This record gives sequence, C-alpha cells and structure tokens, in this order.
Amino acid sequence: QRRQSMDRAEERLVSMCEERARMLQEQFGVTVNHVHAIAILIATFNYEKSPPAIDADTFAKYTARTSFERPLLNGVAYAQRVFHHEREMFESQQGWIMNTMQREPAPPRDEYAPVIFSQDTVSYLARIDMMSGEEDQENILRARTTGKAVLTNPFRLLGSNHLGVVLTFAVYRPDLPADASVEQRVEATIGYLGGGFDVESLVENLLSKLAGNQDIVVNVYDVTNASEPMALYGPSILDEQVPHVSMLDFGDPFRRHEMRCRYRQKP
Ligand code: WA2
Repeated sequence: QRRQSMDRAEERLVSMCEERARMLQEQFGVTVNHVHAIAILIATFNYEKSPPAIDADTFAKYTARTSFERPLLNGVAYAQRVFHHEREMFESQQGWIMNTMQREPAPPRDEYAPVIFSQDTVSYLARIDMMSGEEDQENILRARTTGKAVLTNPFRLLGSNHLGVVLTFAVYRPDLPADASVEQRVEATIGYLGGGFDVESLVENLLSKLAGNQDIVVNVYDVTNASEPMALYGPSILDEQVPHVSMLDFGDPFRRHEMRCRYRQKP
C-alpha cells in the first residue's frame, strides 16, 4: 500500500516537472525565433535601404506591438557596431555620447556596440555601449562568430536587477553567404539584437498559472559546467530530497540547462 502511493507520488512529480520543462522550453523557443526574425528585419530595412527604412521610433512601435511573440523577454534592443575611428562621427550624428553600464562616458576601445534602438520596456539601455558589460560582451563576440542565438550565464539584469540571461543575435550585412567562414562573419557584422530573459519574474508568472504549483518547488540551473551548476530560477534548496531532473534545451548548443523539481513537503 505504502509502496504504491510512493510510486504514484513519484509519477505525479515526474509528470508535473516534464510539463513545466516542456512549457518553459517552448516559450523560450518561440521567443528566440521571433528575435531572430527581428534581426533579419533590421538587416533588411536598416542596411539595404538608404536612407534606412527604420528608425528608433518605428523600432519602438513595432517591438511594442509584437511583444506578445516574446513572452519571456523583458524587451529587445539593437546595438550598432561602431569602430573607434568612427566614434566621433557617430556621436556627432546621433547628438549624444555613448555611456558604459555604470553610466560613465565609454572609455576608448577598438570597437563599440551602442544601443540605438530599444523597446520602451528597456529604454534604460539606450546609448549604452553593450561591450562595457562582461556578459553582454561575451555574448556579442560569440554571436557574431557563430551566427546563432547565444545566451549568457545567469546574472542580474539591468533595470530590474532580476536574475536572468541575455539573448543575442548578430546582425549581418545581407550579402553574407550561408556557408560563410568565421572571418567573413565577423567582417560582415553590422550590429547586435537581443534582450533579457527575465527568468525571475516571467517564469514565476508562467508557473504560477499551472495546477499543483503549490505542491512542488522548481529550480532551473545552467549546468554547462556539470560540477558547478549556476542557479537561474527558484529558491535555495536546504533539504536533501532527491529531485526529479528534466532536461531543458534553450537553443544555445554551447550551454546546458536543467529543471529540478521536488515536493514542498514529503508526500
Ligand atoms: N538586455 C536587457 N537587459 C540587460 C541586458 C540586455 N542586453 N544586459 C544587461 N541587462 C542589445 O547583445 C545585444 C541586450 C543585448 C543586446
């Protein structure tokens, strides 16, 4: 009798965890796909047309109207690639000076990635050189050599200070061949599109709507380095209960994530 109820409890935990992992992965996937489409939109409308057929106001309107397509993202922003020798011209044309994330004037470097377009929900990113943040810089460099969606380590996002990860796509000149080399990719890079997955608040909101949510504790980790899991979501765990582990694929082959579920109280 006791054996059977244990099995049923275990089965219920497994199915609740798998359901949550599938849902989260699905919402991650649709969000990544939509950001990819905006990256292509920018390449098309900002580069192939002269003068550019997109400006900051149009970008803000379009991204606000399509935010339902990106349910887990705090917003999207576009950072233009600017070389050091172009900086003076760029700043005088824009009429502003690029800042670091610490809100200081950006110190000299070989190249910069100042945000020129942003969704209103992340308007605090405007004018910031995204190369000034360690996580953002790593993402930018990896995005442009791979041509794929890339994710950062879990860290606290600007603005909300919520735990999350940043998604970045490189934007290329539209003449980049499909089989381009790494060097060709880097050379053809004109900017970067991305935003923050606000895991702390948007995943909470997603899970809170599911039946049985009060019964279980859900954690999400970045387990790219298996011996050093990095917490991305959920409370710190004190008890030694063995969790059920569900695999998560957020679309960046360089990273591994997993969901771990436990009963709040032993059944
Ligand atoms: N987006 C939202 N919140 C953030 C953040 C970010 N980066 N960085 C820190 N907090 C413009 O990679 C290009 C968005 C990064 C793109």
